[in-house]
Amino acid sequence: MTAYEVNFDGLVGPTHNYGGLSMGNVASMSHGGEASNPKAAALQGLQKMRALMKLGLKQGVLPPHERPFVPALRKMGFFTGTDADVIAQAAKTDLALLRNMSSAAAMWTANAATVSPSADTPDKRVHFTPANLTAMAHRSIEHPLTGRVLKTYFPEETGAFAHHDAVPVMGAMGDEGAANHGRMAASHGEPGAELFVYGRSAFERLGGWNFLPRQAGEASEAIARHHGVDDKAVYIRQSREAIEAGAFHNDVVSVANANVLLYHEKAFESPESDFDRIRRRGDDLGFEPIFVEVSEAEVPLSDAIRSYLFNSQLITLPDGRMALILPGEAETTTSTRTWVEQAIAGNSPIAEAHYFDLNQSMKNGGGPACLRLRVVLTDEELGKTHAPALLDEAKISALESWVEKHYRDRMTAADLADPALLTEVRTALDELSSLLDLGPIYDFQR
Ligand code: SUG
Repeated sequence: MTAYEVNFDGLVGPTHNYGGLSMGNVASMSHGGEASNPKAAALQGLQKMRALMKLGLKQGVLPPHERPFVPALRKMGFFTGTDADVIAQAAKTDLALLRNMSSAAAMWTANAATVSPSADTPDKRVHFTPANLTAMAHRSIEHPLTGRVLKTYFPEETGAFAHHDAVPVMGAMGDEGAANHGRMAASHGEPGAELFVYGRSAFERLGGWNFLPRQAGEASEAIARHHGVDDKAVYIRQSREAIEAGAFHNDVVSVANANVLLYHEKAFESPESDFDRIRRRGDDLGFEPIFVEVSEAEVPLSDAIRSYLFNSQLITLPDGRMALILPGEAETTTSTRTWVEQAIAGNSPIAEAHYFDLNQSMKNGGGPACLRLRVVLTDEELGKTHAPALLDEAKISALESWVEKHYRDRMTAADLADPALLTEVRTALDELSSLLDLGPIYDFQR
């Protein structure tokens, strides 16, 4: 069956800032407090979307969330007065809370949801589960809107799509979505092994860890059951060493595409037995996995995490060759640039490399792969998808003009308390919801 991998990139929101909010994400921790440039961040993201379209891929966009998120501040006890009053009270009393509720982190749509293509599911529908993101306060508020948007984009009433609730919040039952989920198959349209990578058990006592893992194995299992893919699932545990070095999501140290898994030597706790299980799934499903290991000697784990080599998008071009979509940091880091050059020159499955300046997002720990949610769709499913969310040149240009018109080019923590910001953001999002034909999707519009 012909199917396409459609990348739905997150449009960077108008409050993009460096809040230093994510423990265990070294980039976020080290850039916290610096001034950001939301306009540049959004334009960098759109440039990547345009480039992927030019390479012949289908490209979609997911909207930013409403931030600062006043409903959450009200729930936290700042409930009197107008929305502007709420922001002013929060800014005076708990600036950290305001920063958390103002983060544009929904831009990293690899954390929006887990998606199982129809080739894998018993009812032949595409299944979606928004990620609960409970590990981080600022991200735990994303899934209600994410769920609404996904239901708008992929309407259940067409019979082609199925939507599930986020995994319930139960202590350490964290789910971080597609950042910890990959798929290996002969091609996008064939049934595949679904790789669910987790960092811990929700019921395990973890003592003495520097940074805690975000994804619970039980959350991954729940999703596999809901999607009906337990017979195709391979559960893989991340290595403690990788998590403690800053691989807060597995897509910081590995990426899969078609039958290829590109990974760092130190990514997984027990790679040999994991790969045996993938091989067995491959035997059942008709593909032969290719494991491309990058050793510690070639690229030290610290370089992998700084440069985000593995947070590249590994894509299949229309002619069947594979390309890596990399952040500029992987070009300026000698070990990763050298590895990529040798991979292309040698007999690896990777034929091309394209580097992009995504520095605004990278400084918060978000590379090319973080910025996109992969949705494999057949022609028929594509026809049932919300068309205004799919990009062409005209739509990208319209989004660029929208960014130019509404975004600031500098944002610090102090700016989040500015009452004018709330009005600016809402004006922008109102216009965007028309551009993407979303209806009154945001809380402030309801
Ligand atoms: O969840 N950063 C995000 C980065 C997400 C990257 N996604 C993937 N690897 N797929 C996170 O840690 C930083 C926000 C701040 O500090 O302002 C942040 O949320």
